Amino acid sequence: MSRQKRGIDLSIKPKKAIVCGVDFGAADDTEVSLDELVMLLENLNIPTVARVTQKRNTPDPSTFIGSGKAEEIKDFALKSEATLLVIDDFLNPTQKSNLQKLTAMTVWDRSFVIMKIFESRAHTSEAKLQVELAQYRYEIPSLKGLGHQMSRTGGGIGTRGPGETEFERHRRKIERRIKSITLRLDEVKKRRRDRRDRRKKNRVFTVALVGYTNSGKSTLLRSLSKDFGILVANQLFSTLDTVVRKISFREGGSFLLSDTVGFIRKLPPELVAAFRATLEEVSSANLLLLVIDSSDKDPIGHMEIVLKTLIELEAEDLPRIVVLNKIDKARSETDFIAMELRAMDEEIVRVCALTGEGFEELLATIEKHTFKNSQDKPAISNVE
Ligand SMILES: Nc1nc2c(ncn2[C@@H]2O[C@H](COP(=O)(O)OP(=O)(O)O)[C@@H](O)[C@H]2O)c(=O)[nH]1
Ligand SMILES: [Mg+2]
Repeated sequence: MSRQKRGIDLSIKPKKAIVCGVDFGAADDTEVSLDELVMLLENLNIPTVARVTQKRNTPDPSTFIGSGKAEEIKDFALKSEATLLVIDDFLNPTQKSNLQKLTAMTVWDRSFVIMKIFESRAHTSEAKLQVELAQYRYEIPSLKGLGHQMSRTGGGIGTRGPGETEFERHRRKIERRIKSITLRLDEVKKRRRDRRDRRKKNRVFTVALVGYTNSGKSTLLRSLSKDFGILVANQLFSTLDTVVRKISFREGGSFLLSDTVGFIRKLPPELVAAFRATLEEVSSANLLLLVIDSSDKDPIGHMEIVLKTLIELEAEDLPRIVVLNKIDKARSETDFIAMELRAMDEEIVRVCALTGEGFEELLATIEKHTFKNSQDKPAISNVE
């Protein structure tokens, strides 16, 4: 292991992957989730050579998927020269290491894939710190497991193993680093909180974009603010930082619109926790714009996942407008989606973030909310 970085061995460059999803009979669609995992891997330039699904009532405690299935995968991997197995769920360290032994492949879980993408997209020091924190938190349980395993076998790995104490030292080093990152992020949190307090004092109306990754949040901010420097990309999680712009209403008055990291199925809890500082921008907003890609296969499914994440952020009760985006790609489907959303009691506006179609209605709807919010309060002014 020549180039070790935070416990991730970079000397092993997986080339081809086999993905595997387990259908536990829950409402979540295994195939849709697997499609997404394949796309996540594409974002890391890793091609998928096979998809495997399995039906089970509960995960196998020691291997997650059944051991028979693991054997099958091993055989296929030999034929197809796949070296990486990605399980579309959360694996505990024992399951991961058992699966590695059974299949003789490198084994990742969905969380690890998402974290790798976040790592490649983090550019600012705040985003980098948050990703680093999430990775350490993810790594800690497996280190504990390793230490435990080694103390039981009484030896190290290989001929001259590092021994338990070295793992202990490594673990303590990580814990110290976690503490120092947490302190630095606490400062960021405080700065953000102070800024939000100032806005509140100045009665600035704040609106936050939320939604599934790739739904068009950044495009919407870019078009509304006419700031074409804002990054828009057809890739997952291109935005990991909060970008805030002031948007003016035609007849006067304005609001602040913020864009931040998008959501996805099974977003690793370590990432949600580490990105608290960024995501507080969402829970402190006066209004949410919940952006939906109406050309997606399963827009309502996405909506439900976004709502679940909002509950985690304690932002589910904030006033919101559902913005049905990309109507240029899904004219006929939007009527049906709109009907379903109205049945869910949602307020809807349809837009095309690329061309600006529907923006007048969107701005009018946001303005209506600012009036509601400012009843008995002085007019909104002094946007910072
Ligand atoms: N056809 C079409 N594409 C869009 C629209 N809005 C965004 N996109 C595309 O969707 C992709 C993701 O957009 P982005 O704003 O980065 O999504 P985000 O992850 O939610 O911030 C980009 O390729 C955009 O050009 C739209 O209204 N119509
Ligand atoms: Mg974005």
